Amino acid sequence: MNESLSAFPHEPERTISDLGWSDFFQGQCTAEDLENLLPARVVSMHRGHVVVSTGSEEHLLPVADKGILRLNEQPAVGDWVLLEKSTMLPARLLDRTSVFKRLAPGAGKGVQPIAANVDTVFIVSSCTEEFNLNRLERYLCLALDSGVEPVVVLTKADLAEDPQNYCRRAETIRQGMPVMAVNGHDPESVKVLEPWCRPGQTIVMLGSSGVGKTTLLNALNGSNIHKVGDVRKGDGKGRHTTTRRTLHVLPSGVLLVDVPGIRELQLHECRDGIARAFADITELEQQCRFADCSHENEPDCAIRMALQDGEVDPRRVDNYRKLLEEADEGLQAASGKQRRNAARAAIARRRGAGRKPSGKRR
Ligand SMILES: Nc1nc2c(ncn2[C@@H]2O[C@H](COP(=O)(O)OP(=O)(O)OP(=O)(O)O)[C@@H](O)[C@H]2O)c(=O)[nH]1
Ligand SMILES: [Mg+2]
Ligand SMILES: [Zn+2]
Repeated sequence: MNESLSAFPHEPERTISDLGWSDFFQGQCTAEDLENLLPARVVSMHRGHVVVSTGSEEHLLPVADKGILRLNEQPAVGDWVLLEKSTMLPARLLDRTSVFKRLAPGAGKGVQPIAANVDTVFIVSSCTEEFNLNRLERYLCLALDSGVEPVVVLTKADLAEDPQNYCRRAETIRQGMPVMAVNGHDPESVKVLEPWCRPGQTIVMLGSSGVGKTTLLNALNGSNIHKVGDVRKGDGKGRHTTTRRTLHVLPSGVLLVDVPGIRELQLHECRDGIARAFADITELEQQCRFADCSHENEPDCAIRMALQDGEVDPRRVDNYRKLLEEADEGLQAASGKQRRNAARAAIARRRGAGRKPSGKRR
């Protein structure tokens, strides 16, 4: 296949285990499936097609024609599909161990999967003015919603006087969450990430554009094959460079998904993730007198009392409420799309039955 599309140019042949195949996926295949179908992992997403790898070969699956439409769900990088050996068309999308979603950009576009079958998420931020606890919490909600434990990676440690200070602040958002400061230009420095870089494990990197995700990929890859952004003059921020989600196999055997920087990652209806990320606050909430307490002026409000006593950080309470509100909006946006889809399907059914939509206004 065209080399520029290949996620693994000049790489030796691999087996599906090298790509993260496990008993979980094997268990979803009958003996007959394994005879007629070929497992393949989605390694990159493009405008008109997705690229899947069987380990030994890569195939393009067109999104537009019946190729992908045969699948019951939109695939994401990291997904496992079964291809029909005779046609190399996808027959089935396998159940996922985890999936990361976001609200698709643009009004009413619904929820979009970003990556699937992920074991660890690297929430990537930097030891610069980009560092922001509210943003880290946003990513944390998303990670916990998909049931994946996060590691915070703070890049550009070389640019900060006291990188450990950034680490200490990041550690306050979740007890026991690993936080690592690294210099992405120094391969020695990124060795602290080795405990998560195990063969067959899948890691997705999430973080704003220019924080240094691709630089980190290169450092872990021991080479410089992927383009990183230049530093823009003026604001010192990186330029948007990574344009597609791609899964890379690194020398350590880990599978690392590089995602284009998400400008403003909008939460979908990830209420579970929010509840987990803010467990201290949701526990307090249960002690409020009213179950639907807004924590503004109701009597016996446990949150207000805790704020007065300095037991919780007002920033955290604020961000919790903001993210909850956003998740509710996300839910409405997604269900709005479902409603529209249902309406379209109904029109298509009427057309199919030989009747035209009446076109009358109600
Ligand atoms: N000093 C320093 N610069 C870094 C570090 N990591 C990344 N950079 C620089 O930051 C800029 C952006 O890095 P990228 O790796 O392209 O950032 P990215 O997160 O992949 O950005 P998108 O692809 O847009 O999402 C580049 O100029 C890097 O050289 C670091 O640890 N230290
Ligand atoms: Mg990048
Ligand atoms: Zn309350």
